[in-house]
Formats: sequence, C-alpha cells, structure tokens
Amino acid sequence: MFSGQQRQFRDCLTYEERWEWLQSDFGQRVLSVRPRIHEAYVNGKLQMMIRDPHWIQQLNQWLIVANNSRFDRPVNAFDRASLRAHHSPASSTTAVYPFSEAHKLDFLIHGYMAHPNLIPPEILDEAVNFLNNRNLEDSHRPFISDFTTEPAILNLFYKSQVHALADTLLYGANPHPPTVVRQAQIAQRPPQQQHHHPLGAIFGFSRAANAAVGMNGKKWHIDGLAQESHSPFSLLIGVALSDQFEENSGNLCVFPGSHHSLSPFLKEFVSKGYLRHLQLQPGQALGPNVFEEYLEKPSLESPTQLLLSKGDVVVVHQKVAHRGSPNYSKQTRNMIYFRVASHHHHLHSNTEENLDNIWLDFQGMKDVL
Ligand SMILES: O=C(O)CCC(=O)C(=O)O
Repeated sequence: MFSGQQRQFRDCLTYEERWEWLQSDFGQRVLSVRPRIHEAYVNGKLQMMIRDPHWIQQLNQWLIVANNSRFDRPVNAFDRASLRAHHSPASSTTAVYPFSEAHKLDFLIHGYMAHPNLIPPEILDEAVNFLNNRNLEDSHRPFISDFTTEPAILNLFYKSQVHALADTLLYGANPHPPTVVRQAQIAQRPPQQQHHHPLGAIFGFSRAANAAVGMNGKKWHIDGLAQESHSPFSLLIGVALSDQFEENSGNLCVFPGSHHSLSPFLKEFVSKGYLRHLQLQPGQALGPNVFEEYLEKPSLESPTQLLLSKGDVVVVHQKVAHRGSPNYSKQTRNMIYFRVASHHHHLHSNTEENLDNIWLDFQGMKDVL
C-alpha cells in the first residue's frame, strides 16, 4: 500500500515528466489496474499518446487512483481461490519442475526452450473455447493483442506445470514467495494474403522459402525497449492455443543466442537514452511498432520459427530478440503470453547490473552457469 501523497499523472506537465511517471513504481501500479492503458503502454502506443494534448486530457482522467488505493483489482471468486492457494504458507515452495540438463543448456545458450504438451487437456479445452468464442473484430490486422484476466486463460499458468516451471527457473529449490501473474496477453495472428512473387509460379518458389527471406533483418524487438525499460520482467512464457506445424503460420520467431550477442547494442542503446536520442518532433513519432521501425539497430539473421502444437509451452529469456512471422496458413494463430518477474526483480530491474548479468533473476540456473 502507498502512504502519503503520490504525484499524480495530471501533475506532470511535460512529455519527459509523464514518461518518467508512467515508469515509476506508482505509475506502474496505476497501470496495473487500467488494463486497456497498460496494453497501450506495452505495445508502445501510450508513448505516442502522451505527446498529444487530446489524449492528455483523457489520460488525466483515466490515470487517477486514490493515493491510499491498495491497487487490488476487483477480486472475483477465481482470484480469491487462487490467491488463497498461492499465498498460503504451504505454497511458499511450489513443486520443483524436473528440468533436464539439456533443457537448461538450451535456455542458457539459445535463450529459449520448448516444453511440449504441458497443459492438462481440460485446462487447454477451456482456454481454447474461450478464445473461439471471441469475436476477432479487427481480423484485417495481421496482429491482434489484448490483455486479459480471464480465469480460463490464467489457469494455463496456475493449473498446469507452467507455474512450477517458472518458479524452478527463478528460485531453484529455494523457498520463495509464490509467483503471481495477474494478467496474460492474448496474441492472435489471423490468416493473411500472401503476396506472390510474379516469377514464383514459373520458378516454383516454396511458401516457406519465399517468406523466410523477409525474416532476416531489422524487424525484431526485445520486450520493454520501446517503453524505455531494458529489463521489465524476467521470463516470457508462451502457451500455444493453436497448432503451428509449418513455418509462416504466424509463428513466434526467436533469434537464438541474441540475449548474449545483443548485449553491446543494448548497453549502447540504453546509454544513448533509448529512442529519445532520435529527438522526434511531435507528429514525427514512429508508428505503433516503435522499436521494430527503429533502423539504427543490428540486422539479425536466421530466426527460428517455433513449430508448436496446441498445449506446447515455450519459455524465452526476456532479453531474446523475437518477432512474429506472417500467417499464410488458413487458421488464426493463437498464443497466450505470460510475463513473469522474480520477487527480487524490482530491486535491479532497470539497473546496469541487469545489463551486465542477464542471469541475475535465475537462481535455478546456477548449476549450469
Ligand atoms: O505474435 C507473436 O507471437 C509475437 C508476439 C510478440 O513479439 C510480443 O508480444 O512481444
């Protein structure tokens, strides 16, 4: 709980002050109870909105939370049950996930690892049904992202081994407070039209080879950088809710080893002041994919397009560069993402220490470091 007077968003008068406020502990807590605005923060739109006087008026009204607010979002039956279960002393050590050494080496070297078929069938069915009943109003857009607190989706984390998996990476077998995720990202990629090369039919280019050419290059991001945060959380956990057996079916693409190889770039980018060093004028802002459109970054090659079945789980280090592939399949690609932070993460989340040692949050990796 916060005590005393906290500076409110409406008290900030310049772009810099507003941006600083959004990233402050208090600002982040206010965002945590404003899911729509939080989504805009995560996808980079809010950064543009706070340059625009029209939006400022709205945000001044939306981003007010009483100073003594406890920032609990409305508690429903699911929350009560899950918070009780996860905050009870008995759960202060969760089950230890049986990682093989090969898993940990994959994670260490490549920055990601896949765990097939990790979701119990009834939990998977509930989540898939929930998504199937959603209306994809914006299905003309290649990427649709939404944040949810829906129990059927949060259960993918709480009622499967995903919870133990995250805890084991973050804490090893050490006792620790329970990890709580309050929301998840629903990331959907509806089918899109493939632009055929005029000579493709004659020379017989395959779909994958044709599209894979466009996978190398500067279109990638590391979560947080567009919001001027180099280490906003520890782990990105993706749960596949649709089969992605072929490349260019909207797959999550990761650049193996980029959590290590991009370290010099990252340090320079942060020390230059993130995207601020571009000194964009109002109206000159980059588009919604702020960081992906930023050209002063290294070209990366040969991403791995993850081939997943419904119920597979992929665990990605927060500093791994990634992107989505186009979806030239016939069905919508559905992924759920959880962003998980260790309990000590906030102590060093945006410090140099976290740029120097990307394994700071991972007590469970000590045996392979
Ligand atoms: O569609 C995807 O899987 C990519 C999602 C992504 O890169 C993100 O939300 O940060």
